[in-house]
Amino acid sequence: MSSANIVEQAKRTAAFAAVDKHVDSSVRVLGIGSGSTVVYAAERLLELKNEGKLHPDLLCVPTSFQSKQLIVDAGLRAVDLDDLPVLDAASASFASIDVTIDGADEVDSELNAIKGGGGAHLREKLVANASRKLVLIADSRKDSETLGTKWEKGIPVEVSPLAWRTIKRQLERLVPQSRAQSAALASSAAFSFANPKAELRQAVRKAGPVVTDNGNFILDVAVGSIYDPLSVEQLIKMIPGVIEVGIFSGMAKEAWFGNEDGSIVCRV
Ligand code: ABF
Repeated sequence: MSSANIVEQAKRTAAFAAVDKHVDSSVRVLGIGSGSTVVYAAERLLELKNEGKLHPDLLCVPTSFQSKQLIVDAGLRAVDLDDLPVLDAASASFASIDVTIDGADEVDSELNAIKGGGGAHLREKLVANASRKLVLIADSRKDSETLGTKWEKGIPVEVSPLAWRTIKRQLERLVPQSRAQSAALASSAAFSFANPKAELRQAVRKAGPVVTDNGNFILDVAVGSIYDPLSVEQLIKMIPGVIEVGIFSGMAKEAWFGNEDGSIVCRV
């Protein structure tokens, strides 16, 4: 098998295992992420549907245009987050989605993640936030001790086109804030680069900026190793014009990684 096929097989193994563990006929509302690994999750959902193992009225919440297509192609019903019926108005939780299965660009040992390589992280975070459980699926190249050490393209930051140059300059002047400032934990910095570099994401052959499903631009911000994901997420989110940051701190409950030898690692 070619190395590309081995990686695809690893993604598929992780996706199938996660779906088999978390999706059965008791799941009423399911969030569907974006990216190439999620394609295999949709493949497994179609099999389960054909076997009659899904809830007959299952509603699926998409995180992107691609994700909506996957849901529709699997013969499932797509519903936007805010169009979900309120099934349990008395619940103390605002979460309306039972479980969401999504991909990631890098996941650290505490299940913090970088997402947004596909540019869909705004909707991915909205859906993750409304989910009782976020389950990540990936091949083992994404399994990391420290964020920023494997995904080197930088943190995807969705920004308003109205001020992207100003936001870029501000991001490039972020200082590696001490963890102590936010968490009183340690004296080491939240990230490693003294001068982060923010690049406007361009379409192929520099045909202009990538425009997200929401009409915004993306800046990829290289900050080096991210030692304190929550502080970095908060720091960037504070900048006016930042719509969403592709750091998902403390959101995932579980991550499945497919290895090239066919085995799977599940981190909780
Ligand atoms: C989405 O798709 C994104 O958050 C992430 O950028 C990407 C992962 O894609 P793939 O599964 O193709 O590696 O989940």
